[in-house]
Amino acid sequence: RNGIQRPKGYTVSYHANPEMEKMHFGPKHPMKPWRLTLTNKIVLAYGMHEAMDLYIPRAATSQELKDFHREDYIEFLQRVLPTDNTWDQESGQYLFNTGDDCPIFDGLYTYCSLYAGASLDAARKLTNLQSDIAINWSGGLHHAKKTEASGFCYINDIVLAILQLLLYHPRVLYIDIDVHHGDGVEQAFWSTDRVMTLSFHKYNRAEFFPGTGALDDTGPLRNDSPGAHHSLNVPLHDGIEDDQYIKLFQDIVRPCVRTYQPTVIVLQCGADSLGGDRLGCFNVNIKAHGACVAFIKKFGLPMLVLGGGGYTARNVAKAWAYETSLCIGAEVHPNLPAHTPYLEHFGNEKTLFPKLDSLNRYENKNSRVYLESVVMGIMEQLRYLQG
Ligand code: ZLM
Ligand code: CA
Ligand code: ZN
Repeated sequence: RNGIQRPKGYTVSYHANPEMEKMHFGPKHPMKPWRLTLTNKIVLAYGMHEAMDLYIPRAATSQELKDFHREDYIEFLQRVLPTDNTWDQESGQYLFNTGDDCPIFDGLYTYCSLYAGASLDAARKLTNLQSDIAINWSGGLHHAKKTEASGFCYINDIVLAILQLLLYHPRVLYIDIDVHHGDGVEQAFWSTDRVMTLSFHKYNRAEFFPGTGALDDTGPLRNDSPGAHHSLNVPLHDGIEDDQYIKLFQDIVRPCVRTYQPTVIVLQCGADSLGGDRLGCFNVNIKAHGACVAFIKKFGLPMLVLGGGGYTARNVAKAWAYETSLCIGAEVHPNLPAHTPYLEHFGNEKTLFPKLDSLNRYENKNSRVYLESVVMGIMEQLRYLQG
């Protein structure tokens, strides 16, 4: 069917638990787990499952979640009900930063333990050498902190997966192309040289969430701390275009890999960096977003591929399905298969690569000179790591 074959010489595993997809953050909340259903439908309609090992992952245990998160926070997530009053008189805040961005909804703990379990399973497939590329589109929730929820993220599955990888790998490179800064992952590994974090994001300290990730936030300032210069940030402005994004990504990632020599790469593929995203502000098309995945794959290192943000569901699903095809090295027809379920949901855009509507374009505020200065700033950090 569609001529999709197993990739020769390497194994791809796909970790997806349909239990998660039914969850609701509440009316009008931008995060819609249903986008995962749409993604999986496209993946299956193309026949990509023929080329991968499919797993329905188990939920992470509370013990596993506590490998990063503090016990009282996990117990709160386990016990709290949507009807509970979580307002804390003393601090004048909701408990553990829950609230509008991170609501308490029915099945919250199940949701958290499922996406974390999927990332842990995927990481373990890599460490026990059963997979070369492991994919979990339900993970990539990069804002969660040790003791609090943040930005639609409750459990930091990325940190948990990297901790798993660190049991076997000396150096992990984490790359984050979500339009938001990967602050939770950066913070967790801020003072170690065994993880290099590299986030591309829109940066505006006062106006764009989470407000961190400036070019000169590169790790602890003391040069004798192992983590110094191991957190890299690529702050961008509105409206970056395909060719600029691809060139920037390659010009930065190539020297990072050459200098740091990771033994495994974790790629957070947040799809809110796509043009037309409800929360994003870039002009990146699906092919260019996918070019980042294809570029990482070419290094031939074990790779953990995760989801993240993405708030225009039809685009998220197309991007992640396309990126799944890149992982298995299959060429897919640019038109969605006629038997794709929910095809009507895509309106008159039955192609994997819809053209960004001019109404959805942001004015490009990234000059060539600005982007060159960002690359220079990164190169300057990398020079500290040589020799
Ligand atoms: N208010 N409803 C990206 C996480 C982005 C913080 C401003 C909450 C929203 C947003 C929630 C229905 C990832 C902030 C926002 C309103 C303080 C953010 C609920 C609309 C709604 O209509 C909404 C009642 C909600 C939230 C918009 N929140 C847009 N942007 C960011 C968090 C997560 O993609 O990086 C990874 C998954 N929060 O800007 C406020 C400052 C809370
Ligand atoms: Ca990012
Ligand atoms: Zn995001």
